[in-house]
Amino acid sequence: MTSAIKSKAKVVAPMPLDVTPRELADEILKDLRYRVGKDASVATSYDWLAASIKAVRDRIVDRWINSTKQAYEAQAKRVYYLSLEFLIGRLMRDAFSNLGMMETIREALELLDVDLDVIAQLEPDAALGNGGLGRLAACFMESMATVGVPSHGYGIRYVNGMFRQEISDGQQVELPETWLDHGNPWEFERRERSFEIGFGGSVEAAEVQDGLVERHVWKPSEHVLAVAYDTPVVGWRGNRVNTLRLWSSMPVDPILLDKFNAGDHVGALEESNKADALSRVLYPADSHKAGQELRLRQEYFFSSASLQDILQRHLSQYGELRSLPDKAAIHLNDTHPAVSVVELMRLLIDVHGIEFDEAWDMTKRTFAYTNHTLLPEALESWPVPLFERLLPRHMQLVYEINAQILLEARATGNFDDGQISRISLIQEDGERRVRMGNLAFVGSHSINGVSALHTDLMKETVFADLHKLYPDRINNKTNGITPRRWLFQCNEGLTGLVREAIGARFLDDFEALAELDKFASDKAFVEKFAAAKRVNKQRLAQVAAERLGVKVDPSALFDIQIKRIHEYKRQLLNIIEAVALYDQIRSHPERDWVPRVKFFGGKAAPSYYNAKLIIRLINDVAKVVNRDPSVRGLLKIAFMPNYNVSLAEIMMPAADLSEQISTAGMEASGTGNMKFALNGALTIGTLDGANVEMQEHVGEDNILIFGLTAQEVAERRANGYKPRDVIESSPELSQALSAISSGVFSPHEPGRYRELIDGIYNSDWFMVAADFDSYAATQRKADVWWTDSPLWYTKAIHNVARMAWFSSDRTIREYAREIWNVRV
Ligand code: T68
Repeated sequence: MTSAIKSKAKVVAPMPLDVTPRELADEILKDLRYRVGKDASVATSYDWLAASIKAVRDRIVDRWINSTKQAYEAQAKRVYYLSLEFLIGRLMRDAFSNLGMMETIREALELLDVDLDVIAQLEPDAALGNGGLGRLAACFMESMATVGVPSHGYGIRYVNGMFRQEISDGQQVELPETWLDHGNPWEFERRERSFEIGFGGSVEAAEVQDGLVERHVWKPSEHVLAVAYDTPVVGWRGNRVNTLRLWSSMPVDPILLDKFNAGDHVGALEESNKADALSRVLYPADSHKAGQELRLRQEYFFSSASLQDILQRHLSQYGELRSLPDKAAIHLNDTHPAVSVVELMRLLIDVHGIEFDEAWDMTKRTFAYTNHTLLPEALESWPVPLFERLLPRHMQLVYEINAQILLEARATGNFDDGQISRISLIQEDGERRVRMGNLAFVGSHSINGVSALHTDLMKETVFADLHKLYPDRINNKTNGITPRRWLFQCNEGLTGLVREAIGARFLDDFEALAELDKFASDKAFVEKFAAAKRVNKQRLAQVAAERLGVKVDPSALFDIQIKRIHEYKRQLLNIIEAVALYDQIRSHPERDWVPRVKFFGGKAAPSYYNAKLIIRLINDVAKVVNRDPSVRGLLKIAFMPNYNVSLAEIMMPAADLSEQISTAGMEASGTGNMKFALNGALTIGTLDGANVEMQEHVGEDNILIFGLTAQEVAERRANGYKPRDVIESSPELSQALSAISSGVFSPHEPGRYRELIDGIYNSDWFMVAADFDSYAATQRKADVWWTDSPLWYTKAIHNVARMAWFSSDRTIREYAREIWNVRV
């Protein structure tokens, strides 16, 4: 890199606050008139929202173009983050806040008699993800822009994102989510950036010479178009603006004229409907493979479009492809984009004429893969016949790569037949399937887990054999969260207090948050901290009253479990403990019970029967407990419907106690755990995922750890775990289980929960019974801590101060240095 280019790289200056509220108000009025087409006298709140976003968007666009230019001129290596999910939430506050324009825009709108908070509520969540994996991708995008990594996120522009959840008669009802109904002022359609994506057909061998096939030509039988929609991603202080490019599918021919003219009006639209379906809806199954053909089509659609785009950009800048691994790092967010490995091979070999061996070397140097789960039911694989029918050329390449890998493994002499069959890209027992995890692994130079424990378990379990073959590839990158959204924006009260105490440096250098530690025992600070927490709890109490009609006391202990509903996350353990506590409160009214509100929130996959039943149970228990006068309001249960990013922004700051109670060994990392602690909640949790590292950071005295370790869980399972014996030796647990099982909470259908509870007696895969007594005792320990209020807040402040390491800026710097080879 020349010095001239280097100095140009600094052109993107920190955001100057170059506009007064009056000037901005005038700009908004102008945008309202000329870009929304409305006069102030008739503008709706939606119109004001659109005009405000457009006024600020112009400032973003300037920085966006600068950032793009800068990366180009510096010939910087770019990071491409391929993810089928980006769970972004609302963008307006993010953009305003990162540009330092929050106050200016608020005042500008006040001059126009518009309330920022009112219009902000109207912005729909961009809910293009299920849970942790999608939210991590969103945090990473923001952190890459913040720490200065030139990057593009690639995904699908789903018309219908994560479904909207309503609770009707205690049960989850799924309604379509329609975030694009009022248009999307953040996106830019790029019709000129569209690519053809093929499916099906056959592979022909061309240029046969001396009987040798030199080139394969895939002749797909179907085509769709992928059209790019770009959204700018603003880093902190607007230093960099990166691109989130989402693909939308379109038919190549909107209408088949010959069919139409022949009178087949429905048939004429068939292809068009099929193309539309591709980017229509997000699969709402988290930690579970979706399985259907449409899902594989979605995966290939966005992988192929992204790779064609990446190669085109590289070629137009460098004029050749061999430098691709030096200039592009392509990251696979789980196996959902794993077909990219063979798509890149196809493009390099069939389209660009590169030899197999060289293409394979380039591929491995370009890709890296993150694994997010060890659950066997979530590991993707596709039936060979389906894969072959949809992607015949890719199937050939899978076989070719597999042959090489297996030969390599055999040649070492270190692998027996069982190990070889587990390394294979093709699962041979039963129905033959393509293993996407193995494909992603062999096609990448780096494979990472998302917490220290998860990474260790990856090496010991799912990837044990591949790890033996390639011992240098697996590494750990513990997850993180962006402090901008998860502290500065969602918790203005606490952010202000921290700033008052330690100064503003932590806003730019988050490690400086550690300085707050010395205020943990400062009486005046503790009081202010408690007061700020109370304001957040009042806000949540108000939301609970509005949405549920449940009245809760903000001085009670707010105990919150919000996340996808899954048996391994053990919402069931939580609600059973609530039932036991309910029994205790009624049997011992003389004791000093700590008033507690147990909040729950989360969506169940629509086809996940037990998860939906657990939601119903929570609501059934809530109905009984909340109305029982003998409880005297000491225990309240609130299931908050439609948990999403925006609701999380209200709930995280209001928590006293964060429930992170998965069966040890099953939660890869968790990131909600980090958001809670950063907002001053104590964690009650198992030694699972990132909880382990959180305990190391906050210290054993400031976290409530209980239950079996991952190793103990494995041992109990191996040694013939008998849950019935455990239950019979625990009177509290037995009573709670029989109350639920016999219909105390479902009097009109007493058998409603019998099977669910029988499952605990008979197998209890998730170790609810094994961990119950330890969990209940630890909850009572939490009560004791809570009773000494200053001590509780001291612990909470230690949590806040010691969470700096869990910033996604730290995580991204590790990825940049250790995986992507990008300077930060
Ligand atoms: C989560 N995974 C992990 N998966 O469960 C969580 N799966 O421990 C971790 O913190 C987080 O990833 C980030 O690393 C998921 O969220 C999915 O959402 C998912 C979606 C589709 C298919 C499979």
